[in-house]
Amino acid sequence: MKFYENEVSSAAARVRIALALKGLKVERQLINIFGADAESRQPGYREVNPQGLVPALLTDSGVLLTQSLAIIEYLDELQPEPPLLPKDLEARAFSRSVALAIAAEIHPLLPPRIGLHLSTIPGMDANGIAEWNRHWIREGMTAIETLIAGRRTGPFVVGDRPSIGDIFLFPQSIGTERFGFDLGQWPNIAEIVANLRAIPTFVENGPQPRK
Ligand SMILES: N[C@@H](CCC(=O)N[C@@H](CS)C(=O)NCC(=O)O)C(=O)O
Repeated sequence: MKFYENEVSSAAARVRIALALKGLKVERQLINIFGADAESRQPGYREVNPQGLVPALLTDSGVLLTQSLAIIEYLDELQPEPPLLPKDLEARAFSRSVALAIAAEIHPLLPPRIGLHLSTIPGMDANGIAEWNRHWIREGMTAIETLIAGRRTGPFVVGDRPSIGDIFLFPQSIGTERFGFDLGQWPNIAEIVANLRAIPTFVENGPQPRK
């Protein structure tokens, strides 16, 4: 399998973590996503992924998969151990809803293409973009904290083993700290992230600092 990714990207980090938990080996191709003329915006990469985003995964049979949630569910079915989705029906739906609260609500408002477009709007400057990012992170993380607080039964998002909700929460939380937030204001998230930080697979495959 060939994995198109970027070390800084939190969406790619979700798939990196899943691949590592599964012990699956892939050929990695790093794609630059930063700047108006980044490789991700060039026709060459658009031919690979018409959305121009990472992650993307080319399967051994030559099918390109996009969207981290779809890719991770594919990996989970390809290699069932260790399972990334809880067996219990409601726990499984809850773990997916935490993943989607990040993948569909917080993260889409933050990637480089959003900042690039915002910067073309008259009156918008770097401070305005930073405030935009901080607003959506604060609102989204606060909602997830409340969701999790009413449901937690163990050290992770659901129960006593990391699942898909943790795989999305960890990179988003690292990104949240990089935007200057102290996770301590969301005590359940802070505790889960501390537990995930004790697992080398999460730390080694999380989003790397931008050089
Ligand atoms: N919903 C997508 C998000 C993919 C995405 O936005 N990836 C970012 C990196 S974290 C990207 O490629 N950004 C390029 C850009 O914004 O120009 C997923 O879950 O895979």
